[in-house]
Amino acid sequence: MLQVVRDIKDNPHYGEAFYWIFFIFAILIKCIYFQFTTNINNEPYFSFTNLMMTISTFAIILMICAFIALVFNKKRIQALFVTNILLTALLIADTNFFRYYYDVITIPVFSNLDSRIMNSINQSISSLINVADIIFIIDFPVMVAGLIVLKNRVGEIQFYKRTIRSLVLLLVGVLTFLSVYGKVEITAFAYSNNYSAQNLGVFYSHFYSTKLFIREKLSEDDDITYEEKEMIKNMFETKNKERTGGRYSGIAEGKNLIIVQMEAIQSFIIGRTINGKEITPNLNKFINESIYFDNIYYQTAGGNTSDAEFLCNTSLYPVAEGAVYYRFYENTYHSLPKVLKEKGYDTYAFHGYDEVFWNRNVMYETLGFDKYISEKDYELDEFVGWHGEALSDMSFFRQSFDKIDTNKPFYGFFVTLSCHHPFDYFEDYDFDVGELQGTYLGNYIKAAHYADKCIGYFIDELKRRDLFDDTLLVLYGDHKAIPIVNAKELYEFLGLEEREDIWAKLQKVPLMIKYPNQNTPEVISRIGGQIDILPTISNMMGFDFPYALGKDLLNTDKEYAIFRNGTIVTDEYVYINCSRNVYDYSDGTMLDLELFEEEISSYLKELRVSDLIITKDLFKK
Ligand code: GP9
Ligand code: MN
Repeated sequence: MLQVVRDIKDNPHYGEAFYWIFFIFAILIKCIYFQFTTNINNEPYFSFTNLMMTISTFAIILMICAFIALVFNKKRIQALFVTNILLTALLIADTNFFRYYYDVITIPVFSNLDSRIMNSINQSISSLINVADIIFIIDFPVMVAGLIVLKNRVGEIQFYKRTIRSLVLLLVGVLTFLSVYGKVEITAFAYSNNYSAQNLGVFYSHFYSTKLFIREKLSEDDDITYEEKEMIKNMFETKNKERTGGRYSGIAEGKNLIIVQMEAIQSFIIGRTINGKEITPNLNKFINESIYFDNIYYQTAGGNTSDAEFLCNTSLYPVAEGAVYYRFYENTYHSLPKVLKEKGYDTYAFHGYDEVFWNRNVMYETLGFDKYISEKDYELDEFVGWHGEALSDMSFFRQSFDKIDTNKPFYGFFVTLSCHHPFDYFEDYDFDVGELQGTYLGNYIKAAHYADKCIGYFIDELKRRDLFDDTLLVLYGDHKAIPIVNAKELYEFLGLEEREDIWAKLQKVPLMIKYPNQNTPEVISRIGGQIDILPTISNMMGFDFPYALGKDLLNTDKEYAIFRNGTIVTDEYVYINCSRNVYDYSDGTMLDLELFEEEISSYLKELRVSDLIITKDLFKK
């Protein structure tokens, strides 16, 4: 080793070559580590996709080198060193963000991370950091040593020589990149950043999403083409024709509406026992009093909880990147609170946390809520979950009743919080999870058990206060609790095979709707998503909502859910947009994509229509 250092010292050319090569491979290895530690890419390691991703990343690093080689002369070693630090910082941010949100950082996401969000997320992130992440800094001693040794030993290079050096690097980089680019199906990139990251690497994904962002900014004229206009018109026409009403139409007309959006409550815990005890006894009990929809998928993207709120209150899809709450808060929307307000309802949103989080203070107004009851309106007398920093769901529910004027019909939208990642707050919570004690999944189950207890209290209180039968009561989960990095624990717990279609089918959230004076429970296994909640409610409450992209789950024969990343589940097949694989819905056998391509693209049109409405603020017109 010492000899190598001495040789390098004696011959700065060798030293410099070593430094460049070391830089290239250090960054490449970190990128590959990112791709696998986040599960964007998976085994087998030498699969076609993984190979494409590696080659593309290598090519992009060469292009970065070409830039450094051209721009920096005597200071090029320093430039490599600083670039390494910057790219490493980006990769560390990417890794932690991805582990939490399962999404690649983009400019909209980045610009939306105000300090509060950063703070809260930071703490979640600390539980996501992995020992193997040391790989991100393991090269630093060599980079520093090289910098010290070479700093004053590399000489000036004439401009034309630098240009040639740079052009060679650029040419090799571009040709290598083009050799893989043509082999990748790029149309799916529009729906999923993860897909571009998986196939061409995270650096490409950043480049691609930045390009889209700039294009969007430059073309900020809000015009749409004639074809787009027709597409939107036709879609709403078809949707409205499909929503014929019928079953349960108007059954809750004039009644109160209470919606509880339950933080991170996924379907797999419903009705399940662990060591002979029910995980969610109160929700299970509520199934016997309500209509239980057991085949509903969440459709959130980068806006997580806020996306679920948006889906439920507008029946539009959230945007693919960042949070619609941050990016399009100035838009005009047709929404559930607006319609009910017109009908003389008071409309309230309740959430026991900082009012600015997810830009709710602004967005609830945009959506038409009269009152937003947030953390500052509660007495902070009990903290549970989320590092013990958030008002407990129990106290949240207990205090909320007094804030409603029950002499008038009202719509109350409640967003719970205690069952929020990281769940380790609940490690010592008194609910026996047996072998799962101390694991991520075990802690989640405990958190969900606690959240269920609070829901049970809320329902009992509604009954005690004679509100239960005057109300259409809707409960649903907002999004996943188990990220893909913890997938193994869930597969093992449920005794399932590790497969992408099975994983997609696990992305379900419970939806329960109880109408006034309901005597007979019902289970409806129609496939749907959160986007269908609003049209289902509007039918039951007896009003028209012609701007919904969803279906009325009680009056349709359609069976489908479109995820925000373009994955589609129907009763016939599961289409995974990332891999473009299609599986038989019932037995999981692989099907031929070509057979479904037309239908898939017509489903994906829904995302396109939603995006156009939001990004061009079309409801304003
Ligand atoms: C905070 C809460 C958390 O107010 O809604 O949001 P999430 O991190 O689940 O998107
Ligand atoms: Mn949430």
